[in-house]
Amino acid sequence: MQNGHTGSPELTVPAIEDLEWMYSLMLEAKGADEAAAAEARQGKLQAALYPVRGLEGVCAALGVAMTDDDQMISSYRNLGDALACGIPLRTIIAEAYGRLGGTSKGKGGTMHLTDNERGLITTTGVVGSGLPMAVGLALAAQLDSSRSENAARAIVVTFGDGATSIGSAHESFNLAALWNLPLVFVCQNNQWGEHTAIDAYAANPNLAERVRSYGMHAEAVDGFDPMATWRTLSSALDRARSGGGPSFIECKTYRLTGHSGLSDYSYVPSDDLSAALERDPGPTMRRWLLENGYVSEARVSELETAAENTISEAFAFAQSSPPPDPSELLDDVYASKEGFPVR
Ligand SMILES: Cc1ncc(C[n+]2csc(CCOP(=O)(O)OP(=O)(O)O)c2C)c(N)n1
Repeated sequence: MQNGHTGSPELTVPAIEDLEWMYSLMLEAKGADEAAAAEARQGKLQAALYPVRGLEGVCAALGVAMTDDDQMISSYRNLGDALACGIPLRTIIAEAYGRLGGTSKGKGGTMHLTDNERGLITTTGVVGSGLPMAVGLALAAQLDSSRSENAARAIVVTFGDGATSIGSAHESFNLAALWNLPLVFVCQNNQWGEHTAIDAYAANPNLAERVRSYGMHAEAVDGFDPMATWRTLSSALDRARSGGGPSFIECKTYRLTGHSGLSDYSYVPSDDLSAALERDPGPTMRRWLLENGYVSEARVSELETAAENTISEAFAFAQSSPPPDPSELLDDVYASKEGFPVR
């Protein structure tokens, strides 16, 4: 992916510019989520919106842990993952509006956000369907890297906790372990599958423990702690690239909003939500950066102003970008003899 990071697992803390980039990503994800919801509320944006609130720390960590050669498959809850791949916010938002300036010229929408050049191979609205696709990509990566002229690359697939109850997820865990694939399963465990809490649908909610039985490295990490998450993901990606096989990383977070754009979430126990908000990853990272002297108050304010500007500019760009011409609606949609059109 083209986000400029090098994924250096030997460091205990990312370089300062990476720390700043992580904090900026978290601000952009939160601000863009909120701005998109406000637009939808006013009827100005008609798109399937799945907020990433609560997952921002995991997305930021992924962005720094992945290298430009690594590739990702994400789900419908993909805004933070797309930013992690280095995709400019303006093209993500233009895609949500169905405009020409979007990642797929407005024809993919939020559910099919794709930018092959930046390593985001596809996103999918079908729960659990990204995992078998990632197994295929990882097999291709393994075959490619068996040729000495090619650099090793890892594949990342992100999905929610609910996806671990889908049969194809288990087929994917098995094949990835059996074939020792360069694949990192990143479970963004926000404790909810739509309106159902994890305890109500999983006999054993310790997901890493379950997946370990397939014979792969599996561990849980506090997804509200971006540094711990970055270290765990960096090691997993390094292991994948160096032939050590797949990993399942369960990033434990909490969903801080409704399941989708404007949906009600009064069913979420208020005590649990308040406890999770105490650990909101953005403010937590802000405090951590300041307390450890990585950035000054003045620099944090600069980053916050820059993120606000990026968000306003992204929405202005999207709204002023034209829709695709009706005569082009079927272009790029079907496979051709020359190969599948990627953009
Ligand atoms: C195969 C399939 N079944 C059901 C749905 C409807 N659905 C959309 S999101 C969702 C919840 C999935 O929960 P989880 O995997 O934990 O991800 P989260 O939305 O919490 O990020 C469901 C059931 C779907 N999109 N695909």
